[in-house]
Amino acid sequence: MESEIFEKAYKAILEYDAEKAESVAREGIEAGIPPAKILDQGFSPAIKELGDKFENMEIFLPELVMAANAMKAAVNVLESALKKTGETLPSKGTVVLGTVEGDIHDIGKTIVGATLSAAGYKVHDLGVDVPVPRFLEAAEETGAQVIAASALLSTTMLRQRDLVDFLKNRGKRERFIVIVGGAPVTKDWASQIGADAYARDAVEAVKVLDSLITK
Ligand code: B1M
Repeated sequence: MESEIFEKAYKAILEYDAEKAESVAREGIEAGIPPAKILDQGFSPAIKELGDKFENMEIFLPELVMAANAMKAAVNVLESALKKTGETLPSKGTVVLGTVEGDIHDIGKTIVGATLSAAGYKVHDLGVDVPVPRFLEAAEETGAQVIAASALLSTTMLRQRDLVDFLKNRGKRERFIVIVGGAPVTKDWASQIGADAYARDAVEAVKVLDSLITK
């Protein structure tokens, strides 16, 4: 049953079919499959495969946009299911999350936000293309302990470094835990720029923050 759902999810993205992606996501939830598993084993491998095809010029931007729209339709369904899990938990802390300036990739960031919510964090999602000062402003407005910055492009990763430098220059660096992630981001990059943490995926983001918050 599970593998059937994963296969359908995978196909829905490869066929750029948003309606099908949404209905498979619902079917998966109704079948009791954890939303994170539906994403990791069904939807994500397909969008990554299409990313490779795009890089090899086997498909072009319009197809990638259609695939992303299908992926987003599924993520919307899974996001609400994930968030519901966290609604009854006592809050572990507040996180301000966004995709950095110049970058409009939001699928992974949204999954990270929903997974953190499911784990009991209060998440303020600033969306995409977020200028560095906005992260600090929002963190101060909401009393956040954590600033989480996603970047999907090797060019926009540099904004993560700018964020850490900006906090330092404002004398605010020690007030926040800074976590970075996104496909081109590595643990080495995180330590090179002086971030507190790096997570490879949404599940790791929860683990890493749990351990830092309890410290
Ligand atoms: Co874009 N794109 N894209 N794209 N796109 C990539 C990233 C690329 C690798 C594709 C490729 O060429 N193989 C490439 C970047 C190359 C590079 O710089 N290294 C690329 C490019 C070049 C571009 C454009 C420049 C293309 C163009 O216009 N010519 C353009 C840039 C636009 C911009 O941002 N200014 C562009 C546009 C787009 C679309 C609009 C078509 C669409 C985005 C739609 C959207 O997000 N609303 C899109 C997509 C879909 C992709 C790929 C195919 C898939 C990204 C995705 O959603 N993955 C991507 C290829 C790839 O990544 N292999 C690609 C699924 C998602 C679940 O995974 O986002 O990695 P991911 O998130 C994971 C982890 O990374 C991690 O957890 C998530 C869940 O497990 N994570 C964090 C993410 N953020 C985190 C934060 C954390 C911790 C963990 O803490 C804060």
